[in-house]
Amino acid sequence: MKIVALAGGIGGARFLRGLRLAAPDAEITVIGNTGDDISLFGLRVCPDLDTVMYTLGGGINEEQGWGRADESFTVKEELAAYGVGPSWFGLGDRDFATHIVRTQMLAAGYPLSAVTEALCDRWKPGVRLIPMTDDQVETHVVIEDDKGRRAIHFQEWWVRLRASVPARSIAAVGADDAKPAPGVLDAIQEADVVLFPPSNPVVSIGTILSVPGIRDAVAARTVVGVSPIIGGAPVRGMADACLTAIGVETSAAAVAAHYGPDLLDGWLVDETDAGVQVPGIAVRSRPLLMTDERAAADIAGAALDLARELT
Ligand code: GDP
Ligand code: FO1
Ligand code: CA
Repeated sequence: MKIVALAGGIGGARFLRGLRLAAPDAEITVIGNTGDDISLFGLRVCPDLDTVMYTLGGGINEEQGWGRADESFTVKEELAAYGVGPSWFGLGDRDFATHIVRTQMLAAGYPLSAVTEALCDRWKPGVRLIPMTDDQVETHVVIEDDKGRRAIHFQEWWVRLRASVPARSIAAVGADDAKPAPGVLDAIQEADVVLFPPSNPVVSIGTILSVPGIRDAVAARTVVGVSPIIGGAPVRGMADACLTAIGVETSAAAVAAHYGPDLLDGWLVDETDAGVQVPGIAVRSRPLLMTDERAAADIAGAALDLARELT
């Protein structure tokens, strides 16, 4: 069986760890969000790709959900001693090595997809991880504060401002001219099912779908999604602020309706949202908290069951 999953960071990675357990014989291709990527200290940082790679490769900081386990911050402290910022983004020493390797390979002319494959040679995530595009796409957030109306990088809005300033709008800068990375469209076209893990519908799944060609390719397959919204709130993160920015209510039903029946065939909602109906989309309810790998596997198994029912 061939499975494609679109994935952001934590929600995507934890779901994928369950999917690997639920479908051990499947060929799983993960299309990763690169809209969160940012250049810091001359280094290219790809938070969502790294979160998937470290989580599936056993190197993630489990409590935090991002960054490396057993991490230290000596380089960060030394940079701060030079007065070199930004100080609001916490890059650890182990994590730095990943960004150095990536940046070196990019500078040598390798596309991000080849760099990601090389990094995964070490981590052996058990899935094929492909960035959505080799072109630079960066999510920017338009805010309005005492300095006026301006666009800032998504990481600055989320990590520095902790989403305390409302997002007026959100844009994937560069997406219109981006091409899907090699292998992305082929994997989707060959997939028996495309899964949307409970990733952020706006700045993770939405960003991947904004790369020209990906949405249409996905829409042609059987697509089953898992709601990241439970009882009217995200389990963690800023999906509510992102949904508000695009005029979508923070509810499991509204997210499914936002994807729409042309894209989504099936939708898993939490048991607290049982009874939710979305025209044109088959909705099933079950516990959706990924408390551990087994719970995530049960959710992934339910998504595959629903896909089989709808195929
Ligand atoms: P990010 O890139 O690190 O923000 O991660 P993703 O975009 O992949 O996923 C973020 C989403 O995961 C958030 O909107 C959360 O609500 C959702 N999420 C996190 N943990 C869980 C969980 O246990 N169950 C469900 N259903 N959603 C979750
Ligand atoms: N999130 C934070 O809240 N604070 C940080 O200092 C931080 C550093 C960081 C470094 C590497 C990395 O891969 C992720 C990191 N994250 C940090 C997580 C990341 O900013 C976001 O959660 C995602 O991009 C949102 O998906
Ligand atoms: Ca993300």
